[in-house]
Amino acid sequence: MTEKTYRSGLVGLIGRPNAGKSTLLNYLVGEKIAAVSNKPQTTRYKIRGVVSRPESQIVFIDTPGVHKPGYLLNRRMMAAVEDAILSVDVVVLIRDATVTTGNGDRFVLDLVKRSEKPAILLLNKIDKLREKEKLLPLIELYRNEHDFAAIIPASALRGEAIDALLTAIEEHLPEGDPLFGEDELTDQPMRMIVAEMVREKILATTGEEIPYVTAVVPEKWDETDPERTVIHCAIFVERPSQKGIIIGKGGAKLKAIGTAARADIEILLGRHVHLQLFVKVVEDWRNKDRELSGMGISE
Ligand SMILES: Nc1nc2c(ncn2[C@@H]2O[C@H](COP(=O)(O)OP(=O)(O)OP(=O)(O)O)[C@@H](O)[C@H]2O)c(=O)[nH]1
Ligand SMILES: [Mg+2]
Repeated sequence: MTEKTYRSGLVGLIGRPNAGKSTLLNYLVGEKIAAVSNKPQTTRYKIRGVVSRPESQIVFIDTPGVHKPGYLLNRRMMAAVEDAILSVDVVVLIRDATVTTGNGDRFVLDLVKRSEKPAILLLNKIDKLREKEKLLPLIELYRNEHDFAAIIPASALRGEAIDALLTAIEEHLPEGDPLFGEDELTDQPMRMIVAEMVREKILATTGEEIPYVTAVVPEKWDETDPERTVIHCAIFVERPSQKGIIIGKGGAKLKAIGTAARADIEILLGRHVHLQLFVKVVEDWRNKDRELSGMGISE
């Protein structure tokens, strides 16, 4: 009797901002560990999610959407993407199939080509496509540009064709033992996930300008009370006017952000949470090495 070989490895989720990388990661691990929003540049860190299957273990790395870096913050985000590409066994290029091809797409494709790693193209958001024929020219375009191991139209939101993705990935993983325990979903520190959940709510409740000037840093995590975990988070902004926007009239907005984030965090931790949010003004934090390092966004 021949035993089937067990495979394991790292897979990078690469794509433009808003393509659906974090949505896919959450779907894959079956829990919300990555922030998702309809605003670009939601993800700031590399987040790893583990999928254990009967014959393989796939460790996915969600990365920030590829964009032109202006601030030091953005340069570090892009360094995280390049770093991820170097470390993985397989690259999944996630492309929003409902938007037209632009320079950003070419740039991402070049990154994938240069990596010389087996690459799978996931054409995402097909649930939003009324005319499925629209996919054909897109498939043709990418097929002519690169020898993809597979091209898969899918919906990360609905979980459509994700099995096909996992099967295609499995074929290109090296033989090896599992890298994580079977019930482990992520090796991400819980504090960072919590910070991302809070930032997700800020993105969901404020206008276009605010998302980019905020960062969330957990400053206190206390589990001495058996009934509930006490968490304090600082929300960094760059100007007093932005602080006002986040706090809202009579503190209403900050309260709404806290309530929504707490609900997610309680599901994640499986216990009651007391979440306290503070807003701090630090001018130009996006260009300050010390502030970024304190947020865990290091070189
Ligand atoms: N209709 C539809 N919407 C999707 C799908 N996948 C993701 N979205 C939506 O697209 C938006 C962006 O999703 P994210 O998962 O945050 O995208 P991302 O690629 O992680 O973005 P960045 O972190 O900014 O790089 C959100 O509003 C998602 O709900 C999909 O398959 N179908
Ligand atoms: Mg993301």
